[in-house]
Amino acid sequence: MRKHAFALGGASLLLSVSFIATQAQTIETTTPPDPPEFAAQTEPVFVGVTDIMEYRALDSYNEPEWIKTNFVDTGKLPPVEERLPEEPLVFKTGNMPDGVGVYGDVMRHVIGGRPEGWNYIGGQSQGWGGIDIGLSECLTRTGPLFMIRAEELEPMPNLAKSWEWSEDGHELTMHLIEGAKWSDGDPFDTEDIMFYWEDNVLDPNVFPLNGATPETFGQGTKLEAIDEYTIKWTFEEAFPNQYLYAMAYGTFCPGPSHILKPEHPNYSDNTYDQYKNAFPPEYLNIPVMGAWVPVEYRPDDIIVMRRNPYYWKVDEEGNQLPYLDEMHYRLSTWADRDVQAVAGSGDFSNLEQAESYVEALRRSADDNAPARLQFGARTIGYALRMNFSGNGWGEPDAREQAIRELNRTLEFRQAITLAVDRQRLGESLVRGPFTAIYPGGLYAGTTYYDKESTVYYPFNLEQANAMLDELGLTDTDGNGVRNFPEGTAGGQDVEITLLANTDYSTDTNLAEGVIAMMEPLGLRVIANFQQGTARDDMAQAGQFDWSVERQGAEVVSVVQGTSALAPTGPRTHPFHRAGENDELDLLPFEEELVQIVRDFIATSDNAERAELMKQYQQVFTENVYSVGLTQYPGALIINKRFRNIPEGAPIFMFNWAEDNIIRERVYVPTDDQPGHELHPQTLPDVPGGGGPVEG
Ligand code: BQZ
Repeated sequence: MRKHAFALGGASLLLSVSFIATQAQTIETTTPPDPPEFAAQTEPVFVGVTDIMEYRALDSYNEPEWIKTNFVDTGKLPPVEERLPEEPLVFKTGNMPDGVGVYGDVMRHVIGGRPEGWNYIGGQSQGWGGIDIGLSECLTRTGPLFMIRAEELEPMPNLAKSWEWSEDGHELTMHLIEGAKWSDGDPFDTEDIMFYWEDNVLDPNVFPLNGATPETFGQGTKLEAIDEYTIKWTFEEAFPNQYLYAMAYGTFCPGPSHILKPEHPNYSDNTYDQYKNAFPPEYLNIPVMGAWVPVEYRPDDIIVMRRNPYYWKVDEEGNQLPYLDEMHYRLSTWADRDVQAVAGSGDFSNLEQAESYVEALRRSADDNAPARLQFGARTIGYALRMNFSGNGWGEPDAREQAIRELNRTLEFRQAITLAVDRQRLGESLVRGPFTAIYPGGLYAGTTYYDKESTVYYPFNLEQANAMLDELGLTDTDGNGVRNFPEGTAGGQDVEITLLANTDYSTDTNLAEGVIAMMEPLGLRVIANFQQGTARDDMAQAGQFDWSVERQGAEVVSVVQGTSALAPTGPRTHPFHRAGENDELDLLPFEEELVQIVRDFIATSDNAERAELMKQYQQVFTENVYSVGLTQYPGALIINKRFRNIPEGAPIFMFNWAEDNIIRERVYVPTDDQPGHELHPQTLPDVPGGGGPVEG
């Protein structure tokens, strides 16, 4: 058991409270207990990127017969050869578990989000659950990296088919796929890239979905178009390979500039709000680079997508992808997604809410169960995050400001983490070998995790109370809730609002658990539970004291979402963003974390990177940057009729399973196709296309 002596030094705890009498207090910390054994059910077959894909021209190409007959032969569409780039992206048969596929059928997704509209780069959500992943294509791709050998790990080419570094490593020249087209036939080229970069990422009035900011790609980074298909990045660091991950989903997925640009305030009289909302869900057939195009939207019911006739990927026999002609996104709840996938009325789910595990396991254990269920590693986890801004992010009132000052006080955070019984929290979701104690920081079981660098504060309510006493938070009015010291927030009760996402029972269950565990600590924590989009907006705007949140890819893989590991820029971090004058008021340990992350990005030496992540974990957990709660494995639930589902596909690692399983290669044998398509043999309304489908 290691002992950390923390002198309760003079902490300028609150705006008006003077130093606290110094009195050493020894907190016993330890390394976290090992997670209970839970072997992922299947492991990937590890390969290299070139085993999965390449770019090359093939001798001939094919497409579904009905497209040829109804669209090409009638002159409504050019022949498939003219709808493909010179060198399409070719998926190799050797990496397809069930080989070359056949056309037809649909994957029926059920989702808990709701579409705001189609302007992804303007900041609109399409409802998550794979919609945006399916229609956005990005410069690079990382979802399938779970199957790449560790020594060859690097983002896959995608819209960018190749790249090379300059001698000094400060310039990266990228070559786009040539001759690819949007789903309406408009050419894809650097005009789309530069509109995304200059008028959305760099424009401080635009907040692209998934939060790309200039610093996501490094301080001072520049991007320019060299010609129609060539761009050049200029970085301050040398050889920052890291940023190739940020060029994948969801931070570098350009939109159709020929449609969006005319609505942007830089090119119209529109306000930024009008630009963001210029393409509501009712606007069908928005041009995409993805495999499927939205063709039907019924509010609170369904979004239907049909295959993109200009999709720029093929299999080795020249069959234009995707194999599946249609995609459904039933607009329901996330819990219903699990239920429907297990029951067979839906086709896909990321089993991520631990409360559903036992029932899902029971139902899918039956040999006649319609769906397969395969558990992966423990890559789903939650933490209690505190708003660290002391200078105005989210425009706090006096009470909120006083809470932020507490959040910025180490001893306060230590008291909170000591008062959380993680074992009980995990068991409140599901009993069994699933959940593990999560102290915060990087997840156990992932590449850069180091147990010895992880400081764990074991549950100790008595010590937690003693620490709050010594911070001068005492219950002066005897109502069972501690008060701020006189002169701070009027000496009122210490009330803390807790933001959580009502779209997930796991989020609100864990939040309720935290609220209950704060009561014996004399803190009144008040639920501020919001629907997903509203929650996301409030979190982005800094309108929260505390929030219980599912963690992002950065604590799973570290290489994906790296810039979010610390406040490396004014708007890159989930719970500490710039306040007044775009200033970031970082605490000393945060400055350390920022430097560690910057050094990590700047080196490609694996031993150095591992060492830096040990330092990161030590500084993060010792300072309780967030209060880790629980982590557990996710499971992919997929209907048994689908083929080419990669072995060991995790529901969440570099990205979600909707990307990881490479849906454009997934197919259903002709004899197994049950006829679920709603609009068979139709296409999106592309110039000369099939016209909008009947609602
Ligand atoms: C997966 C994912 C695909 C976003 C969203 C949702 C948003 C967050 C997060 C997950 C949903 C599903 O997650 O829960 O299983 O299908 O969509 O995008 O939680 O509210 O903002 O980060 O990915």
